[in-house]
Amino acid sequence: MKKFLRKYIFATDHKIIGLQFLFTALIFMFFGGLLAMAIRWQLAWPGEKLPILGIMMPETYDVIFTMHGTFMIFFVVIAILVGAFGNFLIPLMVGTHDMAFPKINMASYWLFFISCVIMVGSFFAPGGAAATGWTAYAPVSVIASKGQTWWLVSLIFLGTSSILGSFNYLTTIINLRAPGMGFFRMPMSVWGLFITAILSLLATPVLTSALAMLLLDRLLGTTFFLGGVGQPVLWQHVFWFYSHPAVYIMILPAMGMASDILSVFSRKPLFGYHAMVYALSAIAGLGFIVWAHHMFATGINPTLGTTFMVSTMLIAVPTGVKIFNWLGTLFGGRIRLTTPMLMAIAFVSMFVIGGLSGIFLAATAVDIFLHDTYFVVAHIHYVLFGGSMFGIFAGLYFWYPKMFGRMMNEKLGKIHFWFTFVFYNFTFFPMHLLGIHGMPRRIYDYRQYGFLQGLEPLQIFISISAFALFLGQIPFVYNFFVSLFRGKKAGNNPWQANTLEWTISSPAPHLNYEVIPKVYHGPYEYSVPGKKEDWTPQNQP
Ligand code: HEM
Ligand SMILES: [Cu+2]
Repeated sequence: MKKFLRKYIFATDHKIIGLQFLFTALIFMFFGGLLAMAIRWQLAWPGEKLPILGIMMPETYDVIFTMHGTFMIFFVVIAILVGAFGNFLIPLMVGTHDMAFPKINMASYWLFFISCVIMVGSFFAPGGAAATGWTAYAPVSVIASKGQTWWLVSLIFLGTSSILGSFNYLTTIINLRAPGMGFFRMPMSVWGLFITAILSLLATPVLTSALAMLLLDRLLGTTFFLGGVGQPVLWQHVFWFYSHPAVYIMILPAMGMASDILSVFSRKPLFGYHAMVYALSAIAGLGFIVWAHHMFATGINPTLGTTFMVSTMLIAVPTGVKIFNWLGTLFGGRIRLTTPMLMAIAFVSMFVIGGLSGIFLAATAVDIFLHDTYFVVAHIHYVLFGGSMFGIFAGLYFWYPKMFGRMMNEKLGKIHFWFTFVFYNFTFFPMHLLGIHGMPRRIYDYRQYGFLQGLEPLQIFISISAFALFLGQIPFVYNFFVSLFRGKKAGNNPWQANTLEWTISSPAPHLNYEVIPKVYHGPYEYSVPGKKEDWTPQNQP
C-alpha cells in the first residue's frame, strides 16, 4: 500500500506526474465538454427545458460559460500541454533521469490538485460558481457572489503550481541535457516547452498578483479595480498582460509537438529548424507587447490602439515562417497518414484559419464591430480547439506507446479523427457568420433582439453538430482505455523516430536511462542518403 502511494500518488517520477496531470485534465475535458453541450442546447432551443438542468436561468447560463472557459483553458489545455506533456517529455527528450527538482515537481501537481478541488467546490458556494466569464472583468467581479472568491483562490493555487513547474522545466533543460545535446540539437517539442516555461515564468506572477489584488478588493475593501477611486480598466491591463502570453502558453508546446510529428511521418528533416526556433522566440517576445488588442473597445486612445494593432499584426510574420516551414517539411515527403499525423496536419490547417480571423480582430476598425460577438467565439475555438486540442490529440496518439507500452488502435483513431475534424468545422465555422450578423457572445437568449431571430436554423445546425462532435469523442475514450490493456505491444520505437525517448523500452522505465545517452546529431536526420534505414536515432554515432 505504502509502495503504491509512493509510486502512483505521491510520485516524484516525472512520467507519473505527467500522467497525473493528464488524467485529471481528461476528467475536466469531459465536464467542460458537457458544459458546452448545455450552452449549445440552450442556444438552439432557448426557453425550453434542458435535460437535468430544466429551464435555464440567465444566471445559470453565466455560470456555465464561465466554467466552460475556465475548465478548458486552465484545467484542460494548459494542464495537458504544459503539465502533462511538459513533465512527460522534457527529461526523456533531453536525455536525463528526471526533473531537476522532483519534489518541487510533485508539489506542483498537488497545488494543481488543490486548485481543481476548490474550483469544483465553488459550484456549491452560496450563489453558485463564478459567473463573470473566464476573464473576470471588473467591476462586476468585485461585487459578484461568493463563487468568485473561490474562483480567485483556486487560480492563485494554479498560478503557484505553474510558476513552480516552469522554473523546474527551465532548470532541467538548461542544466540536465545529455552530453552532446546542444541547444540546437533539441527537438522542437522541447523548444516549444522551453519558451513556454519562460513565458509562464514572466507572465504568471502578474496574473497571480492581479488575482490577489482582486481578492483584496472583494475581501478587505481595497479599491484597485472599483470605479471612483480605482480603475476597472486596470484589471483588463493586468489580466491581458498575462493572458495574451498565456494564449502562447496554450499553443507553443503544440507547435513544437506538431513539428516533430510532421517530420517523423514525412520521413524528412524539419524544414528550417533554426528559423523555427527564432520564430517561436519572436512570437513569445512579441506576445508581451500586444495585450491591449483585447481592449480596443474600452475607449483606448486611438494612437495607442494603432500601436497595439501594428505590434499584433507583426506576429503574422514569425507565424507565417512557421507555417511555410511546416508545409516545406511535408513537401516531397514520403507521407505516412497515421492518426497522429492527421491530427498534426489538422493542427496546422485549423490554426491557419484561427490565425486569419485573428488578423481581422486585430484591425481596430474591424474589431469595433466584431468585438464581443460570435466571431470571437469562432476565433478562440479555431485556435484553441483547432490548434491546441488537435495538437493535444496528435501528441497523445504519438506518445501513447511511450506512456503505456501499447499502441492505440489506428482504425478507431481515424474514425475519431474524421468525426472530430468534420463536426468541429460544422460547429465552429458558422459561428463566424453568427458574429458577422451581430450575435453577441455570453448571451442566453439571442431572440430578445429582433434582428437575430432569423438565425434560428443556423443555431440549431451548430448545436446538432456540437452534439455530434461530443459523441465523436467516444471512439477516443474507448480506444484510450481499452488499449491500455488490449493494445498491440509497442516495442521501443514503433514510429521509427529519432529522438532519445524512442531508444529505451516502452513504457519508459523509472529513471528513464540506465546510462545517460550520448548525442551525436540533431533530431531530424530522416532519409539520410546512402543509409539503409530512413531514420538515425540521436544517440547513434
Ligand atoms: C464540444 C466542443 C465545444 C463547444 C460546442 C463549445 C462551445 C462554446 C460556446 C457556444 C461558447 C460561447 C458561450 C457564450 O459566449 O455564450 C464557448 C465559449 C468558450 N469556449 Fe468553448 N466549446 C467547445 C470546446 C472548447 C474548447 C476545447 C476550448 C478550449 C480549449 C474552449 C474554450 C472556450 C472559451 C475560452 C470560451 C469563452 C468563455 C467566456 O466567454 O468566458 N471551448 N464555447
Ligand atoms: Cu491577445
